[in-house]
Amino acid sequence: MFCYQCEQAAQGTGCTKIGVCGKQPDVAALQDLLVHQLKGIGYWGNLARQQGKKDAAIDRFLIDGLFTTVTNVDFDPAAIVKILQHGDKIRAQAQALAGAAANAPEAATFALAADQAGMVRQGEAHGLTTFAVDADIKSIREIIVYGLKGMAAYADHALILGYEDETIYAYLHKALASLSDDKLGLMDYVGLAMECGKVNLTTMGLLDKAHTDKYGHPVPTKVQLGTKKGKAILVSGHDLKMLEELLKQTEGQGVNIYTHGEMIPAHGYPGLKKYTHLAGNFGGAWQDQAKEFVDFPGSIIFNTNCIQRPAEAYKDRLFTWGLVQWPDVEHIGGWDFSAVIKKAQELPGFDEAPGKEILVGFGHNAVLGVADKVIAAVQAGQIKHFFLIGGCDGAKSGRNYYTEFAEKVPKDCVILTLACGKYRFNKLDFGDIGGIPRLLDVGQCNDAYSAIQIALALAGAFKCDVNALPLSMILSWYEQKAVVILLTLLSLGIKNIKLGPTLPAFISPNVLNFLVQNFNIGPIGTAEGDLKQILGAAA
Ligand code: SF4
Ligand code: SF3
Repeated sequence: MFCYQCEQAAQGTGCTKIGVCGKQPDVAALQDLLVHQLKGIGYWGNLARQQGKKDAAIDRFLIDGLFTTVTNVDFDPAAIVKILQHGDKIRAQAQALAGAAANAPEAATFALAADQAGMVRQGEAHGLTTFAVDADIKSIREIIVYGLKGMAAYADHALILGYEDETIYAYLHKALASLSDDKLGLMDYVGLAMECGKVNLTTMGLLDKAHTDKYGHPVPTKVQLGTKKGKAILVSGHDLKMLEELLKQTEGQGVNIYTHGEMIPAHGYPGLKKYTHLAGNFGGAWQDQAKEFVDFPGSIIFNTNCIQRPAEAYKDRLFTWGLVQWPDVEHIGGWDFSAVIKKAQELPGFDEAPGKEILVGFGHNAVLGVADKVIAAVQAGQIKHFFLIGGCDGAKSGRNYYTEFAEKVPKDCVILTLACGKYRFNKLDFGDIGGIPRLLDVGQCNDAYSAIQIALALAGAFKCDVNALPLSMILSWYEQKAVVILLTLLSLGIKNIKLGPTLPAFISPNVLNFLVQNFNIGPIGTAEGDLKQILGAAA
């Protein structure tokens, strides 16, 4: 196997024997084959679309297929085999829609093996190390693949709430088709990568609309970190609709629901916080789950990334839902959570133990609702600078940088944060500036959309370019959603981003040079040095 799609790639170059994430070689091969198959479906789908023909089943399969291959989502070979078999039918459907083509690539025509072992062999023959292309082309093609995976995750959450957008599907087909087109050069792919960023802004906007139409705009809300007496279920992932259904099915049953990781912003939505048994938030960052879940006295369910190898101590009370799967962990296929609730009722649950409270719910509507106050504070010199410290968390020790950075941000600066990296500092007290909290939790990673809306509104108010705002972006990446968000920021022309904890292994030196020259993107240094550089330059 060879995989370098996430930040924890072994030795900073790639996982070759087994994934640091726990991905086994057979799963890696099956996922490589799925990506290969998706390129073929995209080829036919794109051709069909050029003739004005499309099919919702084909479009939706692209989303499921891509999201399945995101880091820490699907570790179950049997589940991926089923997806590949379904994909084979979808490919035939797409081919029938497109009609004959003279030079269809192999990805669009191969015959899927009959069994899992055969599929694994096919996947091995289409792994990254088999790509005979120039290093820069390979790099930029992979950037697009990872961008598509991240975008598909957001499109999936929107789709689950009934929201779709034709722009997304058209781009997915075009981009997947481009990946087997050897006539395209580096700059063609750079254009497609920037378009990926733009289309992802549309996707995150669609998800924002889906969330806010359905659950209202998030409002500043205190989240309890302690526990309530009663049975308990922990929900990890990103999907709000799944949480809502579970809240409905547990109402009045003496079972409290706790959020984990990227589910914490759920507490800010009026349509979800109205459930009084949405009791609080449990645990820290996703990479601490194996240690922390042992102490959770109820059932636990994952609705998206990031699942890790479950410890035996809690495996029998762990469930997966949606596209997440782990071998031998009970999977909930639809919307009936009675097995999860039944398990919670058999377990001891929590005693009453109130704890600290932290604030969430600073989406664009809440922040822009007090924009006048914020602008006045900037003009009066009370707020000197804004830092967006956001992105994914991970296990590497270099990630202490983000805690240190947040702690060292001067008292006259405001920190905006989003995604799961905030668990490095969201329980610290930052105080406020004239009633404006110094730490504003904007939400999940997809709520980067909110942060962008806030930045654009501030730029409008100050009549300047976003790059001229007293705003710096200090980002952490781990998986492919972070890749697509980065592409979105670049597609908006946002410069001077600091990225860590390390730069992606899949960026070739020439592609990196391009990014540095055009966007002045750079690696994080030390918290103190970077702060000095940013605030010195801003002074
Ligand atoms: Fe390694 Fe990350 Fe790929 Fe897992 S997803 S195999 S950790 S590079
Ligand atoms: Fe986190 Fe896995 Fe990326 Fe949604 S939950 S941001 S890492």
